[in-house]
Amino acid sequence: MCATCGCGKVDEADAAAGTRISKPGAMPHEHLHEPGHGHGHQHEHEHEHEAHGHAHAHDDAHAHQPAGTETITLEQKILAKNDLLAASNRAWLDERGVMAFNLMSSPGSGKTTLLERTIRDLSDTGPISVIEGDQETLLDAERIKATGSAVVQVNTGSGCHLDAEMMRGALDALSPANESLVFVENVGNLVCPALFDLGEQGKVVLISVTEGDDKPLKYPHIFAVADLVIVNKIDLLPYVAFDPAVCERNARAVNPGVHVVNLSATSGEGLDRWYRWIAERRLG
Ligand SMILES: Nc1nc2c(ncn2[C@@H]2O[C@H](COP(=O)(O)OP(=O)(O)OP(=O)(O)O)[C@@H](O)[C@H]2O)c(=O)[nH]1
Ligand SMILES: [Zn+2]
Ligand SMILES: [Zn+2]
Ligand SMILES: [Zn+2]
Repeated sequence: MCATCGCGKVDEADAAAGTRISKPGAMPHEHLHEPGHGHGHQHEHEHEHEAHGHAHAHDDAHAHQPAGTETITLEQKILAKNDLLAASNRAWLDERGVMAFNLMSSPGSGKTTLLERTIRDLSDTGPISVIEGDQETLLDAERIKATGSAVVQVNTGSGCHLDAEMMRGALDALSPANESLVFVENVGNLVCPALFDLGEQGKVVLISVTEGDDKPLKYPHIFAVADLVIVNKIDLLPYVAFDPAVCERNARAVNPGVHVVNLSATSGEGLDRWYRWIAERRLG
């Protein structure tokens, strides 16, 4: 749910109830809720706001605000609440020495593929667990589970991003070991995940070479908050008009200091630089 893109539900309680946190292999109807959550299934009380008859008395404080003001105020409230929860997540992770990296990208750019490979390649560096975000299905969680890693799936329903509250529920369900590494695969989307800090120690934006080297200019917000930009699928460079130098220049135009790593999650080329970036962060 976010007021920015108009997706999902505008009522915060409803939005939280529409989120499902589960572990693959659990009973079909079994799911974990963080404490205090309503037991929301898909029968939730979805209704048009108009149906309420939102008749405001003429003296309502917002009755004469310019169009759009209410939306912006709501968005600021949601983001402020999110940032508080994110700060508490960050403290929770820091206390345990757990490093969490948030992978954000368009659908299909290769987040899960990169994670599968990374988990296998870094398995001797300590426990790695994963929080999978998707609107629906346990498909990505099943793929991660096959690597032997602990995984929790967060299904956001109509929502298009993870938020700090979902992150907290997922961390509680995952219960990562002290000093371990947690990867978060955000919902595939280059817009809304940029707005919601999860309390992670690093934000990684993936872009694949089939998407176009102009993406950092078209979706500047997500590239602006990135600590690392990964250009994936470089094995396909011979077949597409994508210039890694142009992409890097465009990423730097919105985020001058950002690290950029070109790699292929399937061929393995360039993965060493991704692993070095992780290792440097873990050393602090
Ligand atoms: N050629 C090539 N294909 C890749 C590479 N990485 C991923 N793919 C393919 O791209 C497709 C999507 O990969 P996923 O890992 O499922 O992408 P994702 O970002 O997790 O997708 P969502 O979870 O739906 O957002 C799959 O067919 C992968 O095999 C790569 O480095 N090179
Ligand atoms: Zn949204
Ligand atoms: Zn959105
Ligand atoms: Zn995925």
